[in-house]
Amino acid sequence: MQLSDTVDLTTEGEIALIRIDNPPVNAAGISVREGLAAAVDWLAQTPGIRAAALYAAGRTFVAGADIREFGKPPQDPWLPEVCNRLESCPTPIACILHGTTLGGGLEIAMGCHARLALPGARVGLPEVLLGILPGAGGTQRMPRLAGVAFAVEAITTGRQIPLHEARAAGLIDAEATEDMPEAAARAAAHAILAGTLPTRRTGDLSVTPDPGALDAARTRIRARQPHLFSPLKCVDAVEAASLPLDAGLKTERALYEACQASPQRAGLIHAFFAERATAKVPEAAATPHDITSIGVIGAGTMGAGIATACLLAGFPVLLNDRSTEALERGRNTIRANLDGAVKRGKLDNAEDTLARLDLADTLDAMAKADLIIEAAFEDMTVKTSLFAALDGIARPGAVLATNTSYLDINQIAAATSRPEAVLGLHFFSPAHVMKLLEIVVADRTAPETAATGFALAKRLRKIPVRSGVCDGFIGNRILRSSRLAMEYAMLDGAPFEQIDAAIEAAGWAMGPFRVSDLAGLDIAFAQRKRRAATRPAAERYVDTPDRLCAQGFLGRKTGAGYYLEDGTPNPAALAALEAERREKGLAPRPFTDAEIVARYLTAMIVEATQIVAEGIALKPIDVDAVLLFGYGFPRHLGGPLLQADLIGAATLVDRIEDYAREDAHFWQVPPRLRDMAGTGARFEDEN
Ligand code: 3H9
Repeated sequence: MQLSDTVDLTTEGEIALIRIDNPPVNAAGISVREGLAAAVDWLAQTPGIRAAALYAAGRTFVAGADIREFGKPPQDPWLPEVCNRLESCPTPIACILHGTTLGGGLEIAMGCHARLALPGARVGLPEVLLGILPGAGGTQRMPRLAGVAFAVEAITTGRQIPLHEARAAGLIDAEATEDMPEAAARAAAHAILAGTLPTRRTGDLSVTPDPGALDAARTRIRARQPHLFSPLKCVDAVEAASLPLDAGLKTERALYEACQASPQRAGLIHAFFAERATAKVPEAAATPHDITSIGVIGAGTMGAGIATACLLAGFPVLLNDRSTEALERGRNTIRANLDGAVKRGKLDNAEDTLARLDLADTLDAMAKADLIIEAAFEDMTVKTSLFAALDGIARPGAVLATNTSYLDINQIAAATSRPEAVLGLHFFSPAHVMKLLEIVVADRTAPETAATGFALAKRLRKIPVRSGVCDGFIGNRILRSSRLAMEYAMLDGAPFEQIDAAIEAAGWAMGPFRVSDLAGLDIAFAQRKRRAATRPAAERYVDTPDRLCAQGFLGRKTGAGYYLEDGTPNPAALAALEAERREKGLAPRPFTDAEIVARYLTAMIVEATQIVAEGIALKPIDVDAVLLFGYGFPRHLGGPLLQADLIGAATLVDRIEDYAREDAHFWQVPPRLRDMAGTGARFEDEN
């Protein structure tokens, strides 16, 4: 019998089998909740049925509450009520877990009276990663089954727990021997009837308080995640598990609602969807080229990192550079990268992987490759002559990619007779670690070529973001603008170490001056020199970084930049700044940390808005993904354009106009933002 759109129930003699079928991941949306509540009602009214089992169709048991319902008006029955009703059902219900039973899914399972899992099953309560806590009894029932210490660790990390560990902890009662959930459900219900599968109500179990485990969790969270809201609330909720169930559930509810109301919840859930939204591009409909071998040109850090990423994904790689010394250095870098992957548990055997690497000191060897990724020196003449040569070498149908960070890919493509086969694949350093891959689609790039980029990203397990051609594409263009805003703040009086500290306290992994030191001050210097001829007269120019470069302070690569090796400000940087202020007649003024962060974020929002308005990014969430997965933007803030929605376009317009009083060239209100302030439109509506 069909109990709702997604839940049905069948009877076989004295047993009932309840099935959830809500693809793709059986999320516990309203129709699943209605169906489960109806199943419990039906069981309670049907005395002839003496045992039941709950299972799910498809690739996994329930992977959580339906995240898309968050932030919308709640619809009865709520998941906590459904779990309570399952638990108090007079008919014993076994739950069959397969795939990844997460969040609300595990809470449903813990509301049942026995849990069996198919081989390979994993469980977890990952709500903390979305800025909330398990709000359907998870914080109360997990400590009852597995103890406080286990529960507080699992709930505050949100990690996925493999079957053997879940079983040892007491979350799973037995491993099912059947292959399919339905067969396992049938067998479990019969085992209940036969008395061979014991059942009990989780809520009836008692909890031994463990204040030491709770204190340790709080100390760890305060040290490692000081700006996050929900992890400490998770600990408070687990602490309440020592109370009677009803009281504990009440505490859990209040804490859950506080998390739901927090802007961090909006940010983290936006980040979850951003990770999945970026591959949805028009070119996804095109057929990608088959890629069986990859050529990488340039054996420097970037080329070696790209080669490592491709080797790790199982491709044979041909690495090209001009000298055997450069190639040997490249091979050594790759070997070190692979050794690192072995140490991190990402790879079993470095030697086998390295065996798929070939070295070639002539470009002709690239004739064999299906995809050629150029990671040579960042110079237009170098790149155009390389692509002109490749045009004569690469086989017909090969895809030609450049890893340029800034240069005009239309110009690079024009150096070949096949611009339709050319695209940008902008990797981030270290290329075998960083998740982001900007896929730059030039004016004449064919959809199949772009689709090949997206297919490659999938193989490399990277997050692909489509970008149009402009100086710096999405990420570096925003980086430049936000760094400039901070250089102006520095020149006007904010010490660079205050700027870095304020931005890091807001959740960024590194402030902009520390990032400059890490990347090398020469990179932005080269970019400034390239732009010098076209720089508008009205643009303010901060020359402290140029003075540092002139003195050989390029950042970490030379030992010092803004900071010395020990992390203290470099006296030469302070002197350069003093000199610049003196020469320009500037009297430094104080900045609050809040103003620094507001300016940093606003500069990002302004540039991001333009990038969307110009069509360089196809949708706002793509820009957020670039910042989140390539530039250390704090996940709980969700990205600049989610922040724009949360702050509100009208407030932003006022803020930019206020800043514009001191620099009307840099701080200009993007027309799109002004329109949004008038209409109340949000970026979220365009995703
Ligand atoms: C919760 O349970 C709160 C409760 O404690 C309290 C309530 C009161 N909802 O990742 P994939 C979509 S909070 C809605 O590509 P995979 C996803 O967007 C929840 N949609 O597949 C994608 O859609 P599309 C706690 C969801 O095989 C499609 O499913 N649970 C949900 O690589 C496929 O997803 C979690 O946090 C959802 N809950 O990975 C688990 N989950 O195709 C979150 C997925 O349109 N989910 N979708 O892009 C995951 O970690 C992974 O999706 C999972 C599968 C491991 C399950």
